[in-house]
Amino acid sequence: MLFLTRLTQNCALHPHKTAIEFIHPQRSQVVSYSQLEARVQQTIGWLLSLGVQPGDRVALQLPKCLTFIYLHLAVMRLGAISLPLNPDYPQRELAYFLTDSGTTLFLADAAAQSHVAPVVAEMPASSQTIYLHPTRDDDFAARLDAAPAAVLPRLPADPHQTALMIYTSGTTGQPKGAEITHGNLTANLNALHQAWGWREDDVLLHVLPIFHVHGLVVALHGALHAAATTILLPRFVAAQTLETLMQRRCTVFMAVPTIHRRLVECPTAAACDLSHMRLLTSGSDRLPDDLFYRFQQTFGHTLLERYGMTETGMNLSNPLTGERRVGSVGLPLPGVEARIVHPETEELLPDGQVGELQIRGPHVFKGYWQMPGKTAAAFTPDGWLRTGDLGLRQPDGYFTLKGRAKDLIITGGLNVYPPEVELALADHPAVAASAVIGCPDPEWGERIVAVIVPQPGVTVTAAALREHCRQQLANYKVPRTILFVNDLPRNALGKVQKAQLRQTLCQK
Ligand code: MLC
Repeated sequence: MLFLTRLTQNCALHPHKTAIEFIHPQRSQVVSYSQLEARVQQTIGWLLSLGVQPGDRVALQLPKCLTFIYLHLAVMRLGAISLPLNPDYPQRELAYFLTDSGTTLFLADAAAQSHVAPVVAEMPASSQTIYLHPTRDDDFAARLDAAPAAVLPRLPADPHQTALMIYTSGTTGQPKGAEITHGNLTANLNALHQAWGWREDDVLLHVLPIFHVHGLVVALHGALHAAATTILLPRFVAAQTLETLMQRRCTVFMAVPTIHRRLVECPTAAACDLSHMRLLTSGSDRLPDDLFYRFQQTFGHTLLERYGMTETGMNLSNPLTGERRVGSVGLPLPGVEARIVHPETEELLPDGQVGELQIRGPHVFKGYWQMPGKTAAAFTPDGWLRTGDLGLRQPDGYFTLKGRAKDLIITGGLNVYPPEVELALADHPAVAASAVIGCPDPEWGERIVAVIVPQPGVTVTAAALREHCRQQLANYKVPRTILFVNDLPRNALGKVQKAQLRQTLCQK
């Protein structure tokens, strides 16, 4: 049964149960499963009245709120494609996502209208934009009340149809829209349900952004699929998170290492009793060993580390019962095949040897939106996804990651490809050359450092370069440190030797 069908069934079976409780200083709201279904139905009616068709790309650039969730579910129920966007994207990136996806309907935050309007002005006449006031409950409700009711329950039946598109950056070229089908979502949710023992009486505390796979699919869809309750916070704040975990007797929590570190370092951590909890997971970035142990000592819980990516959802996970091995991302989830191959020959490697991790299974995405070449390059001829991550398999089946074949930085659980930042820097007239590297950072995992060779005779400050990047890139991609050098170390082919830069500059 596809995820959305199961969710509709959950709504019928548990009408009075709380599906989502949104906690907000001004507009907290509790939504039962029957209210959720009613709202999604009304939203379908509204989208139909706007002419949304199956296959259309509907971009959602809204803050984390219930309106976002109704829209996201309704778009997918209609057979259209939900395209969640980070509200932090600057105009250049936003323009690319809307144009590349051929967005037919763009639902934007009215509070960001002055920022978004110049981008919208350049969009083709065939695409509509509607500004919503997601912070005013009556705004969306009034639109829904005015819309005709949807005639049919509207449930997608084709597992191969794209439900969700999320953009991922790449080592070269522009970001790519990963097409995730209804079948992909369902396969992954079934696997996680089984592996993590999701239960109807689970209460998930949700603090992550909902425009990424982690917060949207693993956490939110996971809880809805299980008919569990989600307590939704608009953003992560450490003390509030700990207080809410206790006060609402939450049983499940999912986060990235930066968040777990802020929790153990929170002044109220030592006084917290989280003994009622059953599952705390960590992902999107490597969980450092020291944090694994500190978390255990502070809260008496062993974090369950798992491994996934936008293109696949979750692949590997430490077990719910059994050994959660420090430094390991665990075993393949049910229905997932994982192997380690030689990075060049792609021959299977014996246990213990480091090679590229490849993944196969019904949860693996369909391909990159309108990029058949990049899609073909992502897979081996026999259908294994090349993850670009390096790792090894231990003889008892546990996998350990050992770095990346690709030039990638992970900061606070978010992926940043250095060429994107280098391209933005190259646009500045004072920059002759640049190299962007990730340096280890206790809070963020890695910190973005830009090494700049200025144009001869030109002076420029680090602050000016950061401001320039801020105009072109989402905030988390802006280098935190900018260093100036006379020359970059290059090999005989002229390629910048980043390993050498990391070695000499990361300590500074
Ligand atoms: C925020 N900032 C970041 C950042 N997040 N900088 C680098 N990396 C990040 N991840 C910037 C802010 O814009 C701000 O910039 C400054 O850092 C300080 O902000 P803050 O208030 O301390 O940050 P906060 O808003 O609390 O956010 C930190 C965070 C957030 C850790 C809560 O980054 C987060 O929610 N991360 C989770 C990301 C995630 O969901 N990843 C999943 C991807 S899916 P300035 O300039 O204004 O000071 C995936 C697949 C999988 O990877 O397997 O899960």
